[in-house]
Amino acid sequence: MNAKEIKQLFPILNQEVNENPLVYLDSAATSQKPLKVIEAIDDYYRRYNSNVHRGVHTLGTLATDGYEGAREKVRRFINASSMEEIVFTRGTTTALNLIAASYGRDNLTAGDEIVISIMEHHSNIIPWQQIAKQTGATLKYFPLQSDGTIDLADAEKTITDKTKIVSVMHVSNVLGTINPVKEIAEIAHRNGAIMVVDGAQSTPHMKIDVKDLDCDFFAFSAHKMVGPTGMGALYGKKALLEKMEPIEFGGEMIDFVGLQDSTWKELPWKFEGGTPIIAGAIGLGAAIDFLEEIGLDEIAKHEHELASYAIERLSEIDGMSIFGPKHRAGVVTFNLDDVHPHDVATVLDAEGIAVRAGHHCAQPLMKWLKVTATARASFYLYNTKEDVDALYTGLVKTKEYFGDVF
Ligand code: 7TS
Repeated sequence: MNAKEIKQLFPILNQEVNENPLVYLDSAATSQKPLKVIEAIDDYYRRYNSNVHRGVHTLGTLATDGYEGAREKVRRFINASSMEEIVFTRGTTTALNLIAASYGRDNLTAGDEIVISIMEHHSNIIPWQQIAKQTGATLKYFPLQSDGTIDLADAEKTITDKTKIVSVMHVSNVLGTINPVKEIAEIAHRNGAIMVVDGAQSTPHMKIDVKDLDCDFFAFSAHKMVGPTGMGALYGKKALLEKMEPIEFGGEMIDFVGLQDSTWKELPWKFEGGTPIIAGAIGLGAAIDFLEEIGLDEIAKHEHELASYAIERLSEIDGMSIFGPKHRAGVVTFNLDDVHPHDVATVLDAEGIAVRAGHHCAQPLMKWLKVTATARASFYLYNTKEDVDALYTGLVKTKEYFGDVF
């Protein structure tokens, strides 16, 4: 199936915005949803909406099968060893917070170090800042090379025997950099630290194998991979999850409740307090089916091609600065002369082209890039070369529009 055919499977993409055909180039913020995913969620609510893991009634059994079936799909999708290693969360942010608040709280003391990179999303910075403050640990950063990559020699220097946790994004939501997380995990382990991978921008776009990466934790969000919002997962090695305390307490996650003390269910349910995100899990399962049918290698190849084509076309425009390395995922971040990125995005929006402008939840990276904001086009399996051409034309118009000003 080519990208044009794939686009037809996403109802939202078949519309006009501001009297122009919609060109959606903001999938790094959230992806669109194919009809199959929308229908899977609709089917749950219409046909078998029910709570899970409780009654014996038929709808409850169907809902439980849908929910736990999605867990098995996630396990297979990222090649985890067992379903006990897959904890459903509200998304990447919640998953990273869970690791910091549980593993971090119980394993960090004054003098210990947490190592992350300058390019991280705020979701992979602030939980570590908070737990560092609570435990007296120090938060350290990998430096970046001038093209926005991490040099393994720097990783070797930054990670020491004081390091207890290393947490790095797999793919940058701003630069598109694909980080060598497998190699960094090896350095972390050699120094006695655990490796956390923020997979928010990699899981939708490339084959993930947590065993091959040998990471200890891996987090991602369903909404960036054609699934619903409010849903995500945390992979954790069983031996670590087993020793960790839950951070949310209540229904669903308990085994026995006494007046003064309680015990928890086994993995993974001890981390899933309260009625879980049932429709979200079913939607995520359908999203995985959809992506697997197309093929993750195909998707990755398509996005590399679009990103290269976009860099080539955008570079033709005078005054264009493009950030990030040559080899990258489907994200192209840029600034056009002195036009504010919000103005760029506004002019493009009038043409029906959706891009994101701002700091992209990466303020330390913006500071490193010496900008306050950028514009960003991000591609997915439904984008075509024509979308890139539309972006090019829209940017030429933007330049003409602001030409008199600068
Ligand atoms: N990590 C990375 C690398 C991200 O790109 C994002 C979201 C998150 C974590 C947080 O994911 P959430 O689903 O928990 O919100 N990134 C973006 C973005 O680039 N534009 O909008 C959201």
